[in-house]
Amino acid sequence: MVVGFPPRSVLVGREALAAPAQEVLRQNDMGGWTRAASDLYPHQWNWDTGFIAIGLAHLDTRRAARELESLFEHQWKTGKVPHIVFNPMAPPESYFPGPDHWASAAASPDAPPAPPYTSCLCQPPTHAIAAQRIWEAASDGRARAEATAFLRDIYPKLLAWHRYLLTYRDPEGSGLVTIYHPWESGTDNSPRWDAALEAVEVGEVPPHPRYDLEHVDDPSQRPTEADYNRYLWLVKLVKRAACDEATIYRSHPFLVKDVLFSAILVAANEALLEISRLVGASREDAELISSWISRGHRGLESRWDPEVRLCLDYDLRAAEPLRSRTVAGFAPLVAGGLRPRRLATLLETLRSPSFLGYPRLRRPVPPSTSPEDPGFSPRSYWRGPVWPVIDWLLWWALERAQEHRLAERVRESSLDQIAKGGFAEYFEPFTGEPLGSREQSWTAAVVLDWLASGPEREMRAA
Ligand code: 9WN
Repeated sequence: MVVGFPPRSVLVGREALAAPAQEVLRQNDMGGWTRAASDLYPHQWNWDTGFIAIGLAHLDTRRAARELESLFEHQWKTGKVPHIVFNPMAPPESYFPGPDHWASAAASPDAPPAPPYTSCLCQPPTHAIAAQRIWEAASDGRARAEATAFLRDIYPKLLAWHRYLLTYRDPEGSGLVTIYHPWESGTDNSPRWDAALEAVEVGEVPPHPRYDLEHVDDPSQRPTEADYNRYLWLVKLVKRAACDEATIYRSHPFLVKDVLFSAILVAANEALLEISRLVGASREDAELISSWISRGHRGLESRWDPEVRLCLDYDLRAAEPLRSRTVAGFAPLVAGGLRPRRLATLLETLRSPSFLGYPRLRRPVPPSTSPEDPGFSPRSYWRGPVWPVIDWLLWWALERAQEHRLAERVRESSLDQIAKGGFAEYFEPFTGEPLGSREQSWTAAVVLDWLASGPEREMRAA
């Protein structure tokens, strides 16, 4: 059902957010895993799971651990963690492309047993970050012992996942992850991918349903039909290559080094390094993970653009950078460990009229695409709207960079936006209107983490 603006539950203040956030997660709990949203996304998504586990950690660390475990039960033999694990109970007409569309991927010798079917793409690795936060949240004796046992169990799986990204997705040893599809970035129709997608010659794509449009107020909030034709064509090519990485690398028309994905991997490797210490892993492991971290920093540094003062993605096929100004450009901030000058420049860009200082913004929270970018569109998905989950990533990065005042402004403003508009997937940056799915799990999850992390520890008010 589509809900208009203002939302059905008018939330009066931040302190009123804890209970409804818990309720969103409870409603979307499918028993050991959480669907991404109640209507638009009835399956388990890869990077959503990491964020959801971070929120759940404040309610029940054992349940939070289960969220990650359930996703990793569907890890591929290569170490890849699939971008979607399909819910066998979801009606066939609830999401497209659904399990039938991906069933042929299960024929790959690397695929996990099916059903449930999985997509053969992946998404940014938020999971080690979540695993570390679950351990930190498990403060009393018994919970801590359980969380340590959980870390022991998940550590080799996380290591295999990161190794997959550092090998199959970076055969050049560049420190940057190659994506095969905009869905892998998690920022699907961002202008980041326009130039690379334009160069893809789209072949025949059979007519297909758009169930997604039934769950939003107007189609402008979702990718266009032309976007979907490209997405489905790329899926067809990946399936035609039998999901074989070497074949894809040789033949695929969309091969892009994604800086935000790569930065999340650096931050996840920092978490993995700490986990390796907590579980008493070998010194070789620690050295390997440390080398991945250094390689990631070098890779991001190589993509720094002094003119736009952001980090830029790189199109391997065209051998040139992709020049859009989007939040992904703050990737080095997300990766952390910045030299003071680079940090200062990134913060200047963040505060400038290109992002937080844009005069028409309803609140000082970053639009997904700079309003000064030609690809900007305020209602269209990743082309302009504000995404709470991205606000969380930037807030977390700012906290780690000791930029507490700016971090707090982002946290406060984002909570305020959600208090007024509900647990939407994304928001119009000039009006604060909630857009996309309502009752989005990761929005509720980051709210719980923010309430537990703010100076006044607002969770206590719940
Ligand atoms: C395709 C689930 C996912 C998020 C992505 C977001 C959106 C799917 C879609 O929803 O993507 O993967 O159908 O639009 O872009 O980041 O993981 O919340």
